[in-house]
Amino acid sequence: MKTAFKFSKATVLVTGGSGFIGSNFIHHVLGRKSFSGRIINLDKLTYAGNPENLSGVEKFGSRYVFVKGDICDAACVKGIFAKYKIDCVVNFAAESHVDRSIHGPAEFINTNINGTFCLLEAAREFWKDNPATRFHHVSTDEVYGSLGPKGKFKETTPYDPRSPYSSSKASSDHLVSAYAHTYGLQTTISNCSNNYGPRQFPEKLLPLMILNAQDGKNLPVYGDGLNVRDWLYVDDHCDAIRLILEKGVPGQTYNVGGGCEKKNIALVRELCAALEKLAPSAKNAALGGRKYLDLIIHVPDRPGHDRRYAIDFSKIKRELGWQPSHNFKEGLLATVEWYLSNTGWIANIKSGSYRKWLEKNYSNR
Ligand code: NAD
Ligand code: TDX
Repeated sequence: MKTAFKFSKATVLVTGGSGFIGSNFIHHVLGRKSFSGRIINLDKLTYAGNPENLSGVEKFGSRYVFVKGDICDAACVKGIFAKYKIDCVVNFAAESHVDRSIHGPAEFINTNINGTFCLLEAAREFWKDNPATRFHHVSTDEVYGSLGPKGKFKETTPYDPRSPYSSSKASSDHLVSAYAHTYGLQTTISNCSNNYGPRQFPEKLLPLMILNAQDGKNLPVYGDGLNVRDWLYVDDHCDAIRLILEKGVPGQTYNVGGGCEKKNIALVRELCAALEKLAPSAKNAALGGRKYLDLIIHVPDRPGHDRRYAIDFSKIKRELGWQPSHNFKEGLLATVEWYLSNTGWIANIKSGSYRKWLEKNYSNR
């Protein structure tokens, strides 16, 4: 007899679960009493994947399994489907940084497009005629391109990606939709705005600025600093994905956003104020008497830099009852506090390949 998909009892293949959002999602789901299923985390552990992001999950015993592997490796992916009898995929695994995609797009094409294709093929093979399954693909608002001063991205906004990163994500979204239409795969897609919060790799704007500020280094704002992003606390994103898995309709796309538009320069100034509150510059020898605000510099713009993103999340609000629950001021303070108190996490990242890459590509920092 055919049964309906139930996320709360599912064996879930989370890909990229050792990265920023994936690790927050695993903590979020395993921490809920209503979830009695199992999570298999498939992660290649690239520079952005960090086993420390999952410290604490040992307490869930065999309900959490880590597999080091590549989503582009068909034998590995099929082996996981067969061994663990996967009935749900949540695909976070990706190359995720726009600047890196400009410096070297190849890995973005491989992981984001071929990797998603490989996961879809395994799902197609193992889930033939089984509706009690779900393939959720985690995507970005960047697939919609860049907005002018007005308007917001809706689920019906035509795709217009502009960077190698966003075009690779757009390609993967199209593949997921094609597998739903052609093969009847039970898929959902979420397109989300900029996340912030604990465990974000310090190449992205907020954690990069927090670490630089603590070290008394420049805070490099691209171009005129007037580009706008829509900020969402990471746990709100995880909550939205969980709700989509619990109540979302197969074949649908849901836009997820923070309703929190900020110009980059304004955001960096707010961050400086938060740092002054939690770790006053006067007490930080690395600042040499300067305020955090004094560290802000403008550097040459990112090539093809999208001007403005903003998400209309009325569909997921109306249909699934989701809306962001963290206000930006509190979320920012919680984020800064996390980075100030997790010095071991930061030291391990700084001693790795990231610092070398940064020095090679961004000597002006
Ligand atoms: P991240 O870079 O922090 O983590 C990516 C993870 O994927 C890492 O653990 C990495 O080791 C793993 N990975 C990379 N290539 C892999 C491969 N070939 N096989 C297996 N694992 C691999 O990324 P993130 O910020 O957590 O983003 C997660 C997802 O959410 C991505 O798909 C991204 O496009 C999307 N997204 C991110 C944001 C954001 O603001 N960060 C916003 C919207 C959507
Ligand atoms: O040093 C910097 N200075 C600066 O001005 C960095 C790293 C960024 N910026 C600007 C560029 C963007 O306008 O800040 C804004 C945010 O930059 P990123 O943190 O690199 O994020 P963004 O390019 O907006 O993309 C992010 O949100 C959407 C994630 O990296 C993507 O994975 C996600 O899809």
